[in-house]
Amino acid sequence: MYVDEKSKDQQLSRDRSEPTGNFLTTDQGIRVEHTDDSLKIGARGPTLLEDFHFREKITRFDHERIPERVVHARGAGAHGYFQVYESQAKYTRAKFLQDPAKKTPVFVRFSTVAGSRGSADTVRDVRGFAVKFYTEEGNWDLVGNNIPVFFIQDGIKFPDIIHAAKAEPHHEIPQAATAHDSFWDFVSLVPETMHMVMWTMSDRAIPRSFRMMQGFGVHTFRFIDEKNTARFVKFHWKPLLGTHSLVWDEAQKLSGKDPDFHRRDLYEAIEQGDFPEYELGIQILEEADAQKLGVDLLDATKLIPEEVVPVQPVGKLTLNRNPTNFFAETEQVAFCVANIVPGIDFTDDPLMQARLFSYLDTQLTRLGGPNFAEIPINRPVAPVHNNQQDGFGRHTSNVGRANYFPNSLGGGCPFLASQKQGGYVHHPEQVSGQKLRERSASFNDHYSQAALFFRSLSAPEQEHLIDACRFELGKVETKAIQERVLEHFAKIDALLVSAVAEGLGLPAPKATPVTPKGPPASKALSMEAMKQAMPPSIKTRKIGVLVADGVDADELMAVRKELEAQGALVKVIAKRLGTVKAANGKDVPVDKSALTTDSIEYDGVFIPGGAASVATLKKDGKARHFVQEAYLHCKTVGAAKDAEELLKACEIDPAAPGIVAGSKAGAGTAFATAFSQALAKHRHWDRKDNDRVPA
Ligand code: HDD
Repeated sequence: MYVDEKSKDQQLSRDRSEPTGNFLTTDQGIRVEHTDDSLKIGARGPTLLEDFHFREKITRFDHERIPERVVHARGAGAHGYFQVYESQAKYTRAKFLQDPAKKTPVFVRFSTVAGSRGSADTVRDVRGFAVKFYTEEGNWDLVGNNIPVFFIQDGIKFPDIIHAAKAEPHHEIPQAATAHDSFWDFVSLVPETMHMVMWTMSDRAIPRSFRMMQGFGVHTFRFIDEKNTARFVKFHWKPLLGTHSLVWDEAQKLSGKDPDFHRRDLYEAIEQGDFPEYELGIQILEEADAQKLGVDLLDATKLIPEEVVPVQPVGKLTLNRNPTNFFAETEQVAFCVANIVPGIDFTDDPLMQARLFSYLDTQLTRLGGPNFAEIPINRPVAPVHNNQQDGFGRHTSNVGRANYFPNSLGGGCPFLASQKQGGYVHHPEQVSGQKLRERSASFNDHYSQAALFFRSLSAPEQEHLIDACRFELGKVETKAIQERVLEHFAKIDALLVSAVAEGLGLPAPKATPVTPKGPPASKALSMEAMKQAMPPSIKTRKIGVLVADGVDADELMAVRKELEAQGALVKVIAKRLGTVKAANGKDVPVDKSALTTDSIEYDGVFIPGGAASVATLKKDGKARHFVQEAYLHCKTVGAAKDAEELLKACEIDPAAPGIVAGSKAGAGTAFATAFSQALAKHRHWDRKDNDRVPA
């Protein structure tokens, strides 16, 4: 069958209801003449039960809510397509991975894990990265996270880790945070969590944007080629904009000032044509080589360092369309790890095996029964014919009397497909053993890769991780839990344990750090190292420009032009909306009033010259706070020559890293170039004195 980028949208369009140019009707299609008053006996009399419009309207409202996802309740989705760079026939027979001309439609949902549907986007948490590929051979769901490993090794412990991480049951506090006793109690008792704890305490857990985070399939899967040869495969998504994070103070403030920060960022980027792109990469391992790795591929708490097995680029995911309705698409989308297509297969990873059951099961409650695959967003574009039937909310209507297999009354239809005809054939893996509840000894090393991760981070990243542990454990009320966690940290790294212990005011246990077996460090684990390896770019970065009456409009325009030419987004901020009067008498349009925006929403700040404008900003506490906060968060601050006065008022040294001061950088294009180069560094962690600046 023919599938292209538009196939899913065309299918969805059949179910879209377009209000423009249409009458208001009831669910039965009866046109409504009046919807503001219920049907009564006399204008002041009782409402009549007969009022079908009133009853229907209220009933439908009463039943609008469905249960939120038990985990990953908060999320945002987008449509797009996936395209391979070249045929992957050497590894897999999956049809959508064969032809570089083919665009396979996808729906992606990003999410946080612990918080409820209404929680804030920027909390410290793992992010979900779930992709539904609507392939010509059926749906394949790659339900991953932005962290390549998981907390636990066997899915039977999933309810335990999730109960411990979510709000505590007696008072349902705290919301969307692991900074509480029960989470740390659990991890202190389950050392297999340590590797992922390192990741969640790192800057990975506070991404700048869904557009700027990696994704991972986490488990080891199998690719099966045309000759039925199986190879192990791990999936990676790499954002083309690079992997970037917020800082913790910023993330916390955003939770209040703009709880929809990530959702808004994704939506707006797509609306303005800045389509998020991610490269799919694979790590391929021959089955015969798996033993030599030193880690068990079935253990989801371990990764394969890219230095050991390189990531091969395979294709690109582009997100180019927002959902038309959040509930219909983003809320009702049902990802199932068990949705798989020929050419891809599972492994015996006990975490994955549990997931193969859980995802379908959970939809039965969340989406009200077994017919959720017929909800438009979940429907494959591949044809569906089988003898499954009935149940709540059945949409399609099977034709004929033969609803069983085999049959002769229906001419034997629907009939079976051989492997050649695209029938799914499970990989005939050889397995034998005793039936027992046991963990393989090969899963035992819980500290090596935690240490590998910590040691691979740059000094500022390590510092952030330590601060995060101090914050989270500092909120733990039970001293014994803090002490138990420190015992684990002592096995990971000496700096880690001493610095966290110091922050908690506890004696550090003697450090006995493990020696990682593989490479001593892996560049791919550090966001800073990855940043260095990428060409500098300020694409889609947001710059706030502070202005008041008397601003130098020419300078503003020159810098704006240069930044926009490089793909940055520039917003002019003044005390009030409307316009400000520039020094040359022209009106400069204002994009945002200072009342409604803050530095935490921007990646950098620019203060153009103009003596009167700078004098006004200097006196304005909110403007000073804007600059100081950006400085504190290690963002680039550009101050044209006149505007250096404002830096002084903010107690900021114009020679500090990432401060582009006009008297040094020059004016016009020279300034704009210096400013954009500083912006392309994203953060200036080497600001030693930023604690001194108030914000
Ligand atoms: Fe899960 C949702 C990712 C382990 C059970 N999971 C869910 C979502 C993502 C992940 C991204 C949200 C999908 C969406 O946007 O709708 N989960 C993971 C990853 C895991 C993982 C990467 C480890 C490698 N999950 C995991 C285990 C279990 C579950 C071990 C159960 C045994 N996950 C669920 C669930 C959810 C879910 C309860 C809640 C909503 C849903 O499935 O559709 O079934």
